[in-house]
Amino acid sequence: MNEYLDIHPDVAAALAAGKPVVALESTIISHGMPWPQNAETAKKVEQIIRDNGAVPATIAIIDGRLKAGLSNNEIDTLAKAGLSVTKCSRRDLPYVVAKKQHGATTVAATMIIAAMAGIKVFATGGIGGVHRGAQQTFDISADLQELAKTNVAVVCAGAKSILDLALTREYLETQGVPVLGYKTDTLPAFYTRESDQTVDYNMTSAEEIAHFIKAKWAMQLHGGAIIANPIPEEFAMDKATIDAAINQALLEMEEQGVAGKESTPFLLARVAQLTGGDSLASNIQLVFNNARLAAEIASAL
Ligand code: PSU
Ligand code: MN
Repeated sequence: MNEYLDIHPDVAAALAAGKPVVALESTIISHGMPWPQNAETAKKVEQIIRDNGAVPATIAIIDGRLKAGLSNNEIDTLAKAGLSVTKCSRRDLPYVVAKKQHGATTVAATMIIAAMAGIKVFATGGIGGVHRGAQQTFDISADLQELAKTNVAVVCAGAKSILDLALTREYLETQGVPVLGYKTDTLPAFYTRESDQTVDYNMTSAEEIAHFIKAKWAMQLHGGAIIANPIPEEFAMDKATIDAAINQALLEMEEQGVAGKESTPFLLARVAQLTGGDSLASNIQLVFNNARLAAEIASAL
């Protein structure tokens, strides 16, 4: 076991017994949602995973320790601190560990810590990707590179169209990252069930997905897989409404010169403000939906 890693006793027991475990990220708590909905959602997601027969492992850095599994108090600490917690992707981990700080892990950093702990399935809302205008800015989330090399399957609701979905698909193809649709042929766009992009394969059950992942890793084809799970119809948003908010947020980002690791949190917060409570309600529901599917996949695996 890694000397910097603490595995929560419940998670360690499940792993030792070969029981299903689902990892959860923490940037969605600190940077993806406002207090107190962030803490309520994080705890409810854990409960949904338990109700579906798996053990949740929310991942973060607490006082410089990599954590696979948090207490409710630790969730509250990150949720209250919000944007003041360091958003940690791959490059940030050593700094926060060496300085013994708290850190909220992105999809990339969560995959790294999950893999260290031996957790194979991870549920989140949306992944990072190739940003619009990346031809000029080179803004490509480190999440994609992590998916190319770290063996963790990521269940998400696709990617938000704050990103360039077509370029994101191309990048994933080049890096050999499979994109599996759960009962869908098109890549979901987070708030909406569809986009103009396709998935690689339409999978209709958790067992089918588990067989795919098992075969991939048994052949030493390193890297993750994306399982794209569309938001339930009743919680999906109107496409024109969400597109307008995203375009407005992108415009403001450019005007204000927001760049680098601040881009994604800025866009997420601004889109949430511009759409009122609607987008937050959708966001919460799609995370619950992904948690259920991830628990089923972890059980099947
Ligand atoms: N997309 C969302 N919600 C999120 C994120 C992305 O819809 O909370 C977070 C995730 O933690 C993701 C990170 O890994 O943003 C990507 O940030 P960046 O683009 O800076 O790599
Ligand atoms: Mn970026």
